[in-house]
Amino acid sequence: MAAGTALLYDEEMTKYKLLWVDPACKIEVPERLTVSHEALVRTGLAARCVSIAVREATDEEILLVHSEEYLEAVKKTPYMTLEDLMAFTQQYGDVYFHPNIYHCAKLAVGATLQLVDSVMTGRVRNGIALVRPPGHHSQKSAASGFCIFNNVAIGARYAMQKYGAKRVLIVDWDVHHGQGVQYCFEDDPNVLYFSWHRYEHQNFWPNLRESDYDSVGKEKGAGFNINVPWNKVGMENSDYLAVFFHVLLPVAYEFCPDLVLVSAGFDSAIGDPEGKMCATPDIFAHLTHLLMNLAGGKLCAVLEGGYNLTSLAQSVCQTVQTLLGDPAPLPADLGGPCESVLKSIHCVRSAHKQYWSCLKYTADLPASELSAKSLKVAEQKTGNEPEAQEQRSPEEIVWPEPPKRLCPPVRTAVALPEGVACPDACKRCSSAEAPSSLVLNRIRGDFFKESEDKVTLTALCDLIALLERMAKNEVRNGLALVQDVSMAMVCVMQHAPTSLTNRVLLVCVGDGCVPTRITEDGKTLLVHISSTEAQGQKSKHCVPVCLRKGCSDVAGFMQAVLGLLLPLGYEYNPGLVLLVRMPGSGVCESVWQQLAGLLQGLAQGHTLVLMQENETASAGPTASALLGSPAPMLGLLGNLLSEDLEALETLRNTLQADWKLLQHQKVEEA
Ligand code: Q9C
Ligand code: ZN
Repeated sequence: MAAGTALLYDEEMTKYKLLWVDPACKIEVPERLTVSHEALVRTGLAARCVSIAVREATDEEILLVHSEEYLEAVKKTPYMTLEDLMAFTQQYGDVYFHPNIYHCAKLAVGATLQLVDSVMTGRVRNGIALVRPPGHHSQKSAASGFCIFNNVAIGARYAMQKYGAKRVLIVDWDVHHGQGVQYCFEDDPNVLYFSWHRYEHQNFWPNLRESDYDSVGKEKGAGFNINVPWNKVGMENSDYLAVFFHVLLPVAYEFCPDLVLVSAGFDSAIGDPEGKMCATPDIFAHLTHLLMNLAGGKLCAVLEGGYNLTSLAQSVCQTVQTLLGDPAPLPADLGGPCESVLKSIHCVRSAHKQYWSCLKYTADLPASELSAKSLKVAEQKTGNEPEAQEQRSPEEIVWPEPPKRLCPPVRTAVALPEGVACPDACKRCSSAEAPSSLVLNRIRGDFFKESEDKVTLTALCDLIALLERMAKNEVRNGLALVQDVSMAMVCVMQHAPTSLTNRVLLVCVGDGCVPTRITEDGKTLLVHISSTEAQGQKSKHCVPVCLRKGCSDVAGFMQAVLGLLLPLGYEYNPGLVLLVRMPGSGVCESVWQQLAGLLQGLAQGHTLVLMQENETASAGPTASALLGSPAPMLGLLGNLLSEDLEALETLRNTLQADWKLLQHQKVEEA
């Protein structure tokens, strides 16, 4: 399977700049690229990537999206005088030309296509292209918003044409609406375009009516254009994650792309003078991670905006480090999404509920929301308002540098019965290391009151030893096949090092008895997905999820994972994820791998997986998910049972008072 992360960069793309005075364009500077690249070099990340040479795009490639007239016009710009360039620029909005920009724009497209080539041929697993000029605002026959050619849109068409990609997902996390991408694919059901953007009820650039949530795509493409408007500035990490959990991810998994392209603008990060948002650079580690198990891991990130040089460089590093497979940082202090975002999420979900079965049970919008719309647009600024309540200027905003992301020397340790196959990269735990007598005695006392079973005792001790190595950060994650998963689970809960067990997310998959009393002290959050209605207590820390067809129902299972388990997990912020597969769970292998992959975004990748010892065939695939191999694609998910959807929705509703990240509409509306 493809491994490695491509990095595309060419200094040549720093060699154009604004040659006259234009306040709208002065933020788009060559240093954006140099600081990003230098940060990757300084942190050693660049050296870990596969460097791939950048080439110029051909006319034919540019014409995949742009008109001949436009291409011919841009071709003339290298020969224009300054005056001609200024005049040429005039016909477009918020963009500038330079004698060398045509050359750079061809390199930006070419770099994107080289990246698509590298990923689609399997030379690398994923990658990033650091390019200037950006692309997502440019249109068939127009430059716009610093963009000349639409790098990502051309990349999508190229992937479909050259590699037969059937479905391409474009995730545009830049703070501006990529209207150029929207226009390009709005009637195309094979390209799902998702964009969130500062909108402020149409008061923010590019001030388009069609950037709102109700532009869902046209004709055959209806449902394949998703706009999430930010109607306030200051959005935080939890706002971004809420939109991923409750809009993008469920739809993306239902769409099942062959390739993910990210319009990776970092003007959505804190400190950016354009975006004025408050999400911190480490959030991009999570956004990236959450997309890395789609499309069999095929992900191409292409730089768009990002104008605070500090925030930009940090965000680029967070993204690349995640593409390389390092564990994501702990998601710090997640509250719930703000009211304005809850409204936007609700609006988007209800605009799309007829197209996506994962959204089917979204409540209708209150009539007040729809009638308020025209009013808000009418509240246009006159320009005379006092700027008094204006927050601090973005240049003054400070935030802590993201902490170094620790990377344990051993990625995956396994405790497997002899003869059970697993990838070579795993470190096999040897029982040779004698357990400390303290641990031994504690376990002996708890589990072996009378007769003592040497084999089981040793196995449990091995498990605790593994957790101790995780706590010391010598090992990132682990897999153990055990005689009795229930016993092993209880043993871990009772004896794992306190540094890890202060908060454990316990995920149980499949029918079977899970002792719910372990959730009583709040140090464990249990999510148990099964086919049996829970008998015991439900509580804030004890969440039984019942699927009528059990864990073999891919659509229902993924709905529970994306809309319930992940938001719970992110808000709980555990020190350890204990993932337990009950005997005969019926969960299919690729779904299990997805789950193992997604959960590694939590607890800095500290996941311990327990399975019954006879599930030997699953040891290999599970270990490879723990090693960071992307899960295989799930294929089209099939229909969700409406009873399950309803039940999940009810569960989400009862829990959302305690867990704010579960909210996806204003609580009063609910
Ligand atoms: N206050 C990209 O991020 N408007 N383009 C500037 C200045 C244009 C942004 C207004 C912003 C274009 C790729
Ligand atoms: Zn932008």
